Amino acid sequence: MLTYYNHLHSDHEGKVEMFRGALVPCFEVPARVDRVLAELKKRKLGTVLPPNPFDDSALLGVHSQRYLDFLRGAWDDWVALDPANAKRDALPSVWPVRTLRSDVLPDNFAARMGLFSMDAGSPLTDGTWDAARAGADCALSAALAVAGGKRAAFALTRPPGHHAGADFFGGYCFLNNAALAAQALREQGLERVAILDIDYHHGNGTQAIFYERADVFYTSIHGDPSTEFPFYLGYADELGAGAGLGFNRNWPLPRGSGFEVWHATLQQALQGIAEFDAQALVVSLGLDTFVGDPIAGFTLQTRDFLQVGADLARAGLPTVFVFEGGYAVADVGVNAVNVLQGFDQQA
Ligand code: OKS
Ligand code: ZN
Repeated sequence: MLTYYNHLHSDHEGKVEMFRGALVPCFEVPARVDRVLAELKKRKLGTVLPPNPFDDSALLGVHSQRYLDFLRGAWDDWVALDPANAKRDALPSVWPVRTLRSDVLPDNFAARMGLFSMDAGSPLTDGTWDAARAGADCALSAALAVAGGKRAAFALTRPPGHHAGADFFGGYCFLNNAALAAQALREQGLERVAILDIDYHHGNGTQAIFYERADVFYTSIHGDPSTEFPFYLGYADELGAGAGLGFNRNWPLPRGSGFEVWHATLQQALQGIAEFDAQALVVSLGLDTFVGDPIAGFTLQTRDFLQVGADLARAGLPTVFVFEGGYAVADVGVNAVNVLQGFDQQA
């Protein structure tokens, strides 16, 4: 498995996130990616490369200019408020909900944080931009490798991406790596690209980015948003809109679901991808469906992830894997690499 590793991922290291009314240590930690890299090397599962550099303009197919400008400068703006801020993460605390304006761009930093975010669980730190930006390069590099004829490639990066929208961060995500990979595949001439999101959480950002497009089909298996983050998107009746009607398909499952029901649902999601006649596949590879995950609620076992990889391979499509969630740090490396090895071993 050709892997593009984000060598700057650890520059993003949040200290605390808001959880049930308290500031608690971040679940989304650098050790997650370190574990996956160590397991890849241990099993000698192919080459590990640094990403190729891309211009910021490569992000504009997915993200808005004003969001990118905000994100690039946000840490410096935060520290400029008060030099003591350099020792603390920046978290939003106010949001433009219904009836408030999101077309105006306030000067106030807290107001801009809220305008460009969806929750208080995603600390912005010194290094967030550099880490997210290099992660985008990994996703774009993996997409170009696959467009150029590789059977598959893996973007090994954090922070994750699938909650990030065209102009907001949240759910630990800042730049939408999977969306960037899908858009890059389209720009390389692949006519129909499918995104399969198997993270425990619905990828609201990815869905929204492609919701009105017929050329990128988004399908996701995830915890029922009625009880699980991101709560406000990911329901079964979201089928796309306008030209994109029919090109979005969600598979919410109740918290507590196990591999039997999850695996049967995967076959349905893959059938949708086959009916769409996709020419390439992007997999949002979250491992937080694992039974031991501290913030999720499915019960997949380590061995199940080998089966998942084999099932994905049987779709028979050039495939870009993008690392997303998975917070059982001691197990996330083995679980992620099981998917990749299961894929590689399936002819
Ligand atoms: C806000 C964040 C809580 C859950 C974030 C989920 C992150 C994730 N308190 N997404 O796939 O793994
Ligand atoms: Zn997740």
